[in-house]
Formats: sequence, C-alpha cells, structure tokens
Amino acid sequence: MSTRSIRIALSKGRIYDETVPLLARVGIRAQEDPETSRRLVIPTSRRGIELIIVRASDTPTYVQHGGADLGIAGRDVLVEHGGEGLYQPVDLGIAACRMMVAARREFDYRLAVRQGARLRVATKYVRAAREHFAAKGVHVDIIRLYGSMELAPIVGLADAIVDLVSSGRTLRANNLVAVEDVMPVSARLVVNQAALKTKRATLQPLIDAFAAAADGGGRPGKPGKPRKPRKPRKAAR
Ligand code: PRT
Ligand code: MG
Repeated sequence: MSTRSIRIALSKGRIYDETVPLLARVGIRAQEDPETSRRLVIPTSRRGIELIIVRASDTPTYVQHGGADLGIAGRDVLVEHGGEGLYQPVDLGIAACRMMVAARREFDYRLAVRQGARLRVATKYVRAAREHFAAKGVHVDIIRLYGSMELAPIVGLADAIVDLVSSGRTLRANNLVAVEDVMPVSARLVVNQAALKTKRATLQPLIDAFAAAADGGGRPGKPGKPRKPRKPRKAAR
C-alpha cells in the first residue's frame, strides 16, 4: 500500500458546507477553513488524510486521474463528466436540488413540444439536456453556456433552459417557470477505481464510514438512495 496521504477532493461553497457535518461524523476535521484560507491542500485532524479544494466541475477529473482518491460531486457534474474511471458507492443526499427545464412564463412549452417545434435550449448541462430531450423525442439546438442560464430566455437567446432549481427563487426573480423535470440531483462520494484496488484497506473503511454518516444514504458497496428523496419519480442513474 502506498504511504501517500489519502486525498479527498471537495469544492468550496455548497458542497463543502454540507460535507463538513459528514466529515465530522467520519472523524475528520479540516485544519483550515477553505473559504478563508488560500491553501488548496488542507491537512485534517486525521493523519494521512488531506483535503484538496477544486472547482466543483473539476472534482470528477481530479479523482479519475488519481489527483485525489476520493471526491464529493453533484450528480449533475458526474453526468456531464461521464463517470469514467470512477466508482460511485454512496449517494450522500447532500446539496440536493432538481435539474429542470424552465422557460419564460409567456412561452407555451407544452404547445411547442406538441407542435414538434425545434427548441433552442441554453444550458451548461449539455449531456444531460441532450439525453433528456432525445428520450422525449423533442428536437433541440443546445446552446452551451457556463453560467447565468436564466438570462438566455429573457434576451431571446433561447426558448428554454436546463438548470438546477432548489428554492425556485432564481427562476421567479427572472420571470421563468419550471416546465419539466430532468432528474433529481444530490452529491455522491466518488472513488478512483484503481486506488480502490491498491488502497482498499484504507479506502473501504472510509467509504463505509461515509455511507454510515450519510445515515441511510446508501449501504457500502451498493449504489445509495438519496437521503430525503423529494419526488422519487425517476430512478437514479
Ligand atoms: O459556482 P461554480 O461555477 O464555481 O461551480 P458550481 O456552480 O458547479 O458550484 P456550486 O458550488 O454552485 O454548486 C455545487 C453543486 O451544488 C452543484 O454541482 C449541484 O450538485 C449542487 N447544487 C444544489 C446546486 C444547487 N443546489 C443550486 N441551486 N448548484 C447550483 N444551484 C444554483 C442553480 O444553478 C441556480 O442558479 O442555484 C440557483 C437556483 O437556486 P434557487 O434556490 O434560486 O432555486
Ligand atoms: Mg455556482
């Protein structure tokens, strides 16, 4: 077994905030607060375990290529990444929201779909959006954006967007309404597949501890269920 520290990749903000209580239950405390520290590698109270602070959408990439052994990433990010080289043993049930199609209040989405119109859809979730509309047989031109998708229908760049919705406040503030569900989203523990083989003795107990800490958020070795599924209409991938 390698003697290098176990690295856990996390992003600041939502994911970090909701991971802190889980880490505490696993017996891991960060020795610096990534929100205020400029350090990107943060030692923890557990010897041999360190946190690395990455951009949310980069987490799967770091774990896939072995820059980190473990990571915590939203299902949205994992779907876009494709999940290659990653084992996803636990749905932690944190940072939960829904991926949805939204449009301007004035736009009759259902009618447009019924009429077989070709829709312009702006999103940063290109893969998820493509799969969603393909499964429904809706023709779309996807416009890739990197943020503030809500603006696209307002300025006429798109007929609809695919974005994450939690409280619904952002949509309301921009005179948009959710018109269709794409998938429920929550954050998962991801593991580098090769590391799991070479460092199983260290990693498996950690994975088990995260599963227990998520409290019903999945049993070790099995794909987890969301802790508090809101509308469990679609099976998790
Ligand atoms: O911000 P940055 O570009 O660095 O990266 P990121 O946006 O990917 O990271 P971050 O930290 O904002 O989100 C990390 C993860 O949190 C996401 O990958 C999701 O899995 C999860 N998550 C949960 C959310 C939300 N809820 C959420 N509401 N991520 C983003 N939002 C945004 C949404 O895109 C929209 O702009 O919040 C807005 C809607 O919120 P409401 O409450 O107004 O509906
Ligand atoms: Mg963000």
